[in-house]
Amino acid sequence: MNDGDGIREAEASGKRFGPLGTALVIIPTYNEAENIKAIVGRVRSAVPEAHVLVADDNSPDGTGKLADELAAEDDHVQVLHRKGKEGLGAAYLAGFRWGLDNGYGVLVEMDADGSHRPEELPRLLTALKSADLVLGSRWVPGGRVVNWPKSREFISRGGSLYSRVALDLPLRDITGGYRAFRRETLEGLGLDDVASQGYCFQVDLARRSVKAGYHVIEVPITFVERELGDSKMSRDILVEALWRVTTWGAQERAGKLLGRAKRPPLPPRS
Ligand SMILES: Nc1nc2c(ncn2[C@@H]2O[C@H](COP(=O)(O)OP(=O)(O)O)[C@@H](O)[C@H]2O)c(=O)[nH]1
Ligand SMILES: [Mg+2]
Repeated sequence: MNDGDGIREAEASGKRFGPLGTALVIIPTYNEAENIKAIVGRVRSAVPEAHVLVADDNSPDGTGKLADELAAEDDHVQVLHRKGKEGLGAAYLAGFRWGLDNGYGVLVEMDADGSHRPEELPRLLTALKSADLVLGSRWVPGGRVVNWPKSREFISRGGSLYSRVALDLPLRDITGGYRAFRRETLEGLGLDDVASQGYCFQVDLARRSVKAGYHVIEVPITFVERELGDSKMSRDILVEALWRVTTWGAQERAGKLLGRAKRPPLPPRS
């Protein structure tokens, strides 16, 4: 599986990877006025050559305006203003398209609330040198969560375990949202019909990447629960994810069974 830093396994895969281009860190926001300045500043210090794209869904608390102020004083910061709240995945998809259209070589997913520590981004980018997709992982050796109640940890671990078994994925943290993609990976996945709500979006991208044969590795991260602002994840988003994973799993199993049934009979032994 994974050996701690996730890097040795990637080297062992034997696949050759081209150089990484400039990274675009996409930060989706909905009511993150208390967090936006700090997170953008931390990304800029941790990886000065990376660019930042804030994808704001017209936050009522003025996050978009604060992001504009940051962009006005820093040419490495851009803002994508969207009409209204359409879900985390929709904001990321718009951010991915913007990044691909503008020639970035690496597209990074990062929350605005500080849960995904920008100081760990260099490790994700180093791992991406020999992978198609790097997942920041709470549930591999060396990964951990800080300030989470046991109940939340149970749900998150359970969600990943359920997805791992139902979808037959060799991954530990399937719902996490701290990730680095090579542009070729996103181009190869076809993003038009990706599920767009919170956890579904993350599971859908991970499963598509594995099924497409991309080299996906997990790098341990320390996930720190937000100190400011409120979580936007709801019970509905969780239930939808559970339902979707179950449906995808059933479809895959049915597909495999039908594939088996259609296989021509073995020739008679002479
Ligand atoms: N643009 C946009 N961002 C969102 C939306 N929902 C959540 N986010 C952002 O996605 C990130 C993760 O959301 P968060 O509420 O922290 O989820 P949690 O960490 O699972 O509790 C944060 O930066 C949110 O502001 C949405 O509908 N639109
Ligand atoms: Mg959060």
